Amino acid sequence: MSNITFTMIKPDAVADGHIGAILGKISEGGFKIKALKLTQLTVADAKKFYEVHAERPFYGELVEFMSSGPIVAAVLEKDNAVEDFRTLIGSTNPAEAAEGTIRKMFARSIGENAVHGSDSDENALIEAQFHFSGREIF
Ligand code: RTP
Ligand code: MG
Repeated sequence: MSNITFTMIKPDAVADGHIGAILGKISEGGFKIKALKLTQLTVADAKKFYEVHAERPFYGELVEFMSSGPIVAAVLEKDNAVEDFRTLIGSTNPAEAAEGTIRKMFARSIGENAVHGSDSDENALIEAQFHFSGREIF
């Protein structure tokens, strides 16, 4: 499954009205949408999703932010999806993100940074299955 990645449009970008523009950038970037929904993480969901960051100083803030409002979850398909999607979204900190990247255009800050992108093929599959049932992935 090296051709899929998982993304979330985070609560900041949903609240700021950027769903349409971000989906447009994703589509223009050559990604095909395999699954898509508007949903909201509970605190427990966010804790579980970001478990790998549990020891990091920003974990509490991250969990609170990610469960603070609706998100858009999606599974995307493209050759080299994980790496190419991380290029399209740009650096974690929007101040360091390249011009034209989704984070440069739409993120508020390093914490409230508009979008998530999986960091490996293995995690893309785990994250897709965390959010979607088999019947929801096309
Ligand atoms: P993501 O997982 O959301 O695609 O982002 P990433 O790989 O670029 O960054 P990662 O290191 O995995 O961090 C996950 C998310 O935690 C928040 N964060 N806040 N305040 C901070 O210094 C800080 N550092 C990271 C961001 O929301 C980041 O996307
Ligand atoms: Mg990450």
